[in-house]
Amino acid sequence: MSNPKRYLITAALPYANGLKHVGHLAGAYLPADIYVRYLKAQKRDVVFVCGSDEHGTAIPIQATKEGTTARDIIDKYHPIMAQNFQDLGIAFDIYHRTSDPLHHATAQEFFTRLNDNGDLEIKETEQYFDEEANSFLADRYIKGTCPNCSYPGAYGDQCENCGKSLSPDELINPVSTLSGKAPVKKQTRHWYLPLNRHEDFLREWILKEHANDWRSTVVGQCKSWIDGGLQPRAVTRDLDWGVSLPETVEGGKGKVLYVWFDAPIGYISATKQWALDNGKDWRPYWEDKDTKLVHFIGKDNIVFHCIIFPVMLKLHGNILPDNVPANEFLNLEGDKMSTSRNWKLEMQDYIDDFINKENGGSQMADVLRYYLTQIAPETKDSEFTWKGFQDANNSELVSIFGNFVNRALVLMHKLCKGKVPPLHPNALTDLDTSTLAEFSVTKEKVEALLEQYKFRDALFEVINLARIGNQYMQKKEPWILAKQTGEDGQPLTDAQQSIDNTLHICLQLCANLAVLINPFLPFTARKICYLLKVVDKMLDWENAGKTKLLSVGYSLRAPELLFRKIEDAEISYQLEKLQSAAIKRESLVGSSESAITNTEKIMEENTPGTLPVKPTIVFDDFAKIDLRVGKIIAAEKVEKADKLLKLTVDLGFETRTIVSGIALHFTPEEIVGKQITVVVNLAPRKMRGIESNGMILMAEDAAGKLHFINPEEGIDNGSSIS
Ligand code: B3M
Ligand code: ZN
Repeated sequence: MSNPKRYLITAALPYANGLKHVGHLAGAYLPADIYVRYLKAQKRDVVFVCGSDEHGTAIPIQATKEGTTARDIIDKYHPIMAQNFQDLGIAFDIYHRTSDPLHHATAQEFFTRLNDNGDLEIKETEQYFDEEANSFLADRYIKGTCPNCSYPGAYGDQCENCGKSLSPDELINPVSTLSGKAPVKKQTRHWYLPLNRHEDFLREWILKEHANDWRSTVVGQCKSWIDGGLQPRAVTRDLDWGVSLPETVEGGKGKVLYVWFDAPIGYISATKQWALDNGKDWRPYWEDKDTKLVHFIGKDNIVFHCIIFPVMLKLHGNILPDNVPANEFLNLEGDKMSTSRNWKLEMQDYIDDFINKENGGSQMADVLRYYLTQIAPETKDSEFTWKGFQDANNSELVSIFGNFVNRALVLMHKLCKGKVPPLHPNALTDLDTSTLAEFSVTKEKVEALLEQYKFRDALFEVINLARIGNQYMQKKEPWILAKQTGEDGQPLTDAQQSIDNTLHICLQLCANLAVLINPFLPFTARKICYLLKVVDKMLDWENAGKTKLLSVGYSLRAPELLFRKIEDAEISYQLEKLQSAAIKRESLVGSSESAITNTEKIMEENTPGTLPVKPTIVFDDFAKIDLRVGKIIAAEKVEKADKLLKLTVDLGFETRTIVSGIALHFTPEEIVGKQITVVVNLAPRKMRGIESNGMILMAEDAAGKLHFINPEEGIDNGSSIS
């Protein structure tokens, strides 16, 4: 198949209602970026667009939470999100925003064309209305009891407890979140996209034409949607935040486009803005059939990108996506990533802890890119674990990839006077030739996999080439040959020729690694170019597989490590941070649902309360716990840990330091002098660098308030409790 004339690559527009986590990164942005970097290295005509999704109820809801306006929310999060992507090497050609007037105009024009052509239907319906707030209620603004699991806090569009999608009519005892009152039904008019008219087209296009080249998970989801019966979908809302209906539309006053109608059009407005900024014509990217349009998204966005938006594009006269490589979900340490439960790793946190703190920290951006690609949820959900992250870095990037490049440079300096040694054709062994042949074999494998959006397999092949390099070097042992010296103290000719050939091949392999790793780890690729003293142009894809990228006699820089080891302490710090953030959220919200399913809880931050009774134990189990009366004689806040207090506790027989997660409930001053109950034989544990020796027992009441378990007045410190 010949290459298309141009590419338009999109990555889902993230809602500008909060910071995005690495699950988002792994789902859409990273694979899209890898693909784009690969295409650009091939010098193909490609535009990579993204931007903030600044409409929908998610924005005003966040504004209410933060006590500010929707406008302030998008203005706050849009620039941070743009910066986060940049810090992690996600190189959009444009990161636009849907609040931009150009987008509003583009979305209105789109709606008008469909409406004028009779492609939309108007229906009068009854909808929930809050009389006190004088406002129709978006699904998210209605709460009630879930008909599926009886959870009392379900939203009108979804129950967050059991995950079921709902419509407001299904909620039991609905109330408006604006006024807290029961809403009434009121007549309203909306515009609908009659998907039912397009069933034949969708069946033909997805289930026949793309049955084999789209991921089976994507085709499967589309099939069940189509088989479930396509219904007209409302594309307008009674809201005051969003793209207003064009003024020319009769009865459209006070209504906005549904966010899922306007957001994907954001890809088009972003392309327009990019074209304006670069003196280009945007039209062929959306209108010429010789453009390959690819949408990178997470699986929760499949129907919008595979069914609804394509129908809109077809009606509007645009091209259709060639592929929609949607990823499944990335879990974190045994549980679903969740912003509301604080079980997540935000890009910002990673950037703060690993990139901004370190000199030359963008290398650490590549480490995250590496691990996320290695565990990419391409065919099924996968899991981020901090241990896995550490292993991927230490045993692959450091020990295989970085180690190979480093050894090649060190040995070249030691055994070849710091210059690229010549290749002696007469002295080539079978191993030399077969290793050289691996360059182009790897290139072809990587290329084929990337074209099929199989990023994790492609990355594996690149690392495998480094592995081959290490094995080759190990077998050739140039350092041993260097000891075979003649009377003059120089290596024998045969030996030197073998050394030259080995290091020549190793260095050419390093150059190949730079070209091949570039789409995945762009910072590392550039660092290798720096070490090899070549310009970044060497990273052009046409150079992959070539065996003469570095000229003989060329002097190279002194080696520098590409990756550093990640220490155990860094990993336990991240685990503790994750757990304490989740517990903090739990104790603030008073939820009985545990966010910590498979990692150990931090001992001080136990949350009792409405938890179910634990399994029965025998007396001996209980007797193992040594409980004593103690007295808090000093208390202070722990730096950079808003939840922790460092307590000094008098136990009668000794004085101990105990770190306790109660800082949100008590000030240090109010607890000094209190007598408390302490578990004194709990193994010590370090928190924020402070060793904690014991645990304070606390009771939590229904309102989530913590209370000490005080013994009777005046009992001696150290008295045992049983
Ligand atoms: N903002 C939903 C999401 O972030 C939505 C994507 C829009 S893509 C056009 O998952
Ligand atoms: Zn439910």
